[in-house]
Amino acid sequence: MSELVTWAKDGAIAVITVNNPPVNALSPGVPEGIGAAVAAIQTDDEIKGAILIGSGATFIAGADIKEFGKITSGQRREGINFLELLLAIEDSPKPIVAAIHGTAFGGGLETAMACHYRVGVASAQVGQPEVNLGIIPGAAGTQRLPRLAGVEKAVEMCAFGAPVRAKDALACGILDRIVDGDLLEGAKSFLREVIASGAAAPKTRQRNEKLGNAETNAPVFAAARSLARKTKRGMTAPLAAIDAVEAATQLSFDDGCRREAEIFRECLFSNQSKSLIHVFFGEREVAKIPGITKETKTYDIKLAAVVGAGTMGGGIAMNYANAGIPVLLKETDQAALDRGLATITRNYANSVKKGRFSQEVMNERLALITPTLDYSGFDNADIVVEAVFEGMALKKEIFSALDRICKPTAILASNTSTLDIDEIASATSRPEMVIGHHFFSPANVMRLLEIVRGRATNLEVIATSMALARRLKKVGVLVGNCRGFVGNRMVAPYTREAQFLLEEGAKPHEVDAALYEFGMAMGPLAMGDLAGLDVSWRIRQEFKHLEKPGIRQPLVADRLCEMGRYGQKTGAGWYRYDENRRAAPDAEVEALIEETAAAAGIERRAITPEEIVERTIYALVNEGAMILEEGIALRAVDIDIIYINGYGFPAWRGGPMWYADAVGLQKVYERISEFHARFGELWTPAPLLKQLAEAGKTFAQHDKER
Ligand code: 3H9
Repeated sequence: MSELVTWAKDGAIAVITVNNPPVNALSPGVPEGIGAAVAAIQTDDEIKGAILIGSGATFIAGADIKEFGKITSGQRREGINFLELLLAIEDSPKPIVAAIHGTAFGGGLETAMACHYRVGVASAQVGQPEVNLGIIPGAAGTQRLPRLAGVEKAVEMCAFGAPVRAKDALACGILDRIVDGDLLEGAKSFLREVIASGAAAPKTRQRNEKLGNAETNAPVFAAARSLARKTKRGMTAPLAAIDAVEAATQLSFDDGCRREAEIFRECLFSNQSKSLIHVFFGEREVAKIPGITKETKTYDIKLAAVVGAGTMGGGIAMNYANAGIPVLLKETDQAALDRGLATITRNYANSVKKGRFSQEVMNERLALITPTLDYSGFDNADIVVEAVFEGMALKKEIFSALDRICKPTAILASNTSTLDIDEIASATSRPEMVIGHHFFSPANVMRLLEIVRGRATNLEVIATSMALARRLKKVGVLVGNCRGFVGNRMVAPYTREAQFLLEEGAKPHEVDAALYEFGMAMGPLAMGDLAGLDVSWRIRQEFKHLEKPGIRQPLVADRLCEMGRYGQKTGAGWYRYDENRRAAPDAEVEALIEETAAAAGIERRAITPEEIVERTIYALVNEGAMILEEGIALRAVDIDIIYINGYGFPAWRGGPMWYADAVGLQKVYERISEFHARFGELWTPAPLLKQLAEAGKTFAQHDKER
């Protein structure tokens, strides 16, 4: 038997243990090992039942995702056939109990559902998260789950992929018992009761009583489809998963499994699945930093402090409080501090109203935030995050004060979104302790944290920041120091092109609609209105001296700001907003654009959605390629993860660099060269893009070869 799966006898009970760290995935050898163990226990008369358990941190967390790429690339010829193994488990005349801790996800839950019973510890979670990888459950999950948990729960789990806690899993019939104390002992005593009862081992596939009927099921499927179209916009897998669960209610178990297999295969070979698998591994890859190992020392973060209680500062303080880390929140005057705290309290109260957590949790979190008008307590802080507005002089003044007040081991972080970290660090006597922690608005919601390494930042500060990101439930991505770092440096040409397109003839809502259709969470102009047009106006002023004469600049945004149209917060920006912040096109803006374009001698023409997408997305890609070549991003995948988690780029397209690979770098390069010929210097193709395109390579290959 494989070492990946072992079994041992304890009297009448066999314990089958999966031992495939780190997450006991069903890699080659694991299903075979379980199958062999199930067969072996049948031949030993003394054994009356078995327990299937995972060693280490978890039960089986699913199929081995690395195998999917091997199948779709043709490297592995046969598919993955778990169905027969699961039938063998289910057909065992001796009862088998799945004992669950950690996560029983995907193929792990499918294996557990083929067992006759399931017990778990209170902290265990179960789920069918396959849709997050662009696929559907492929080992009868869509067929067994509705039989165990009912159609509505199965649709919810298979189509939306969220994990379910043990308590809920017990309530809906997935678990049979929650075990207090030692899992294995609890599972054994459960199994002993089963054996003593003499009951025949129940087969999930034969339990049809929860499958409902066409009349009761129709509204469930209709509601799920409508929700999937809304909340999983552009994704095919959620709708495919609903189809597969619906098949369970209309076909026999065997035919339902065949239908599931067809849908699974279609999804697995789709570009969406390849992209989402790239994102899954990418989110883990970004945590790998050359020079940082498990041995790298990290600083203990027990107390944090935030300077500035505005939108960003308040959101950052909430992140710390949410992670259970006490945080000081400093403002310069009482009114601003009160406003900041009121916003935090309102945000928390909204979460309580929506049922995300209880009033008690809200009170605990609020109690972790200590408002202050001076630097008292900062001498004890392990990290300080400065989050005041984007002005170098002010930031340097603050860092110089922090340098005087904070202990030598305190990390001094700036939330700047564009400014030079080295210059900020130069205001201190310890540039090695200075780093950028660029949060994204709203900071308590967006998952991205750009971690900006200065020239002198030491590895321990970087390692601590990466670990801290995880603690704050963020995806931390390390980037180099340049104007705008990765995200905002790339967004500059993206929004620039969006504005040029307006001057050349497109309407704001046409630009936004084309990019929304592409899958962006919102169009670039709506994004500007949400973030506040005054923010980029202030940044443009800060960098005005760097603008090259003779290079085309967008003309309208400054004029909007001069008119006091800062976006949503002033009720008007690129659009006009009603009291519910609903946007409507504004004839005044359209007239302003036309008038400005005419004055500048820009010829107006009809612009297609395709051109809008190419001009804006290829602008991202070209800048991304330069960033990669300069080493500002470690890998192309880092850029993808930044854009998905910070800028609403659709994960199912894998990020801008992966998307460019999918289009074909030759094609992207040719189009950029055309834009270069037509629009000039701003479209100079990135040398790396040219090089990869000419060599017939991809950014993904470039990542592997580095
Ligand atoms: C499926 O089951 C399809 C079925 O229907 C059958 C079809 C026929 N495979 O996340 P972590 C690696 S689809 C391969 O940092 P955590 C991961 O890359 C699958 N590798 O740990 C990382 O590697 P590295 C359905 C996997 O404690 C390391 O393990 N299941 C897999 O924060 C640690 O991962 C899922 O979608 C895998 N399945 O979180 C579950 N899972 O150290 C996906 C992890 O080299 N996994 N790795 O970077 C997860 O959600 C989280 O990993 C989990 C642990 C919650 C389990």
